[in-house]
Amino acid sequence: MSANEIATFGVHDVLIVVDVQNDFCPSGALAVPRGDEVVPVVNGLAARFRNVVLTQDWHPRRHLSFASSHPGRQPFETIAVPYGPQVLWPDHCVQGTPGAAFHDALDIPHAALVVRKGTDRAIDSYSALYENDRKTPTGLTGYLRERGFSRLFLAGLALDFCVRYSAEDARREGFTVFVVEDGCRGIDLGGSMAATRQSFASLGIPCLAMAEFAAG
Ligand code: VGL
Ligand code: ZN
Repeated sequence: MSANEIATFGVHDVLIVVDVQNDFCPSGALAVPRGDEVVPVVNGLAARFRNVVLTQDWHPRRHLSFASSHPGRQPFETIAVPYGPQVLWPDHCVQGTPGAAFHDALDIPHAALVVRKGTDRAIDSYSALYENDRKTPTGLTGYLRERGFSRLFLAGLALDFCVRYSAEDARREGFTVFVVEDGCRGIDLGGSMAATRQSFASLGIPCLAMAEFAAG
């Protein structure tokens, strides 16, 4: 697909801005290196879309993904939970806390939907479409279908977790998916960035710089 074909965003296109929240930015509880740098990119991109969805990581206290919920465990270890392996994280994006709020400079007033995820204490949710058990839907797929969207553009944090899982699920659901690479930053845990790039390549998910989406 050439840049020209994707230059103009229309009624069937939606931008999904993933987890641009204080806890994923420098000085946050689960800081993604240079995570705040996505904010101006995402703001500029969002201004060119009539349809924008925001996602918000939104955990109850003592969430299963928090290392603090598992005595003797440390952040960034992986443990087995009923639905499979789960990375343990520092406590982050606790419902209603300043860390769970969107970055102050995020400026997308026309976003029509905020999807909160990870709200079940017993299941983490990286993807905006399905929780980490890979079968509990968030409802976003139905919204996207009912609104008639066919092309999804993803940006935000973290590239190798929530952006990755969202992109993969959306592709499997049959949407055309693009990841806006410079609108993302990654955590890079145990080779997760390389694995993400491989997965995008094998699933047919182009990962492009914003400049490649010529101003339309
Ligand atoms: C995320 C780890 C834990 C993300 C959320 O937004 O990528 N990563 N919770
Ligand atoms: Zn989380």
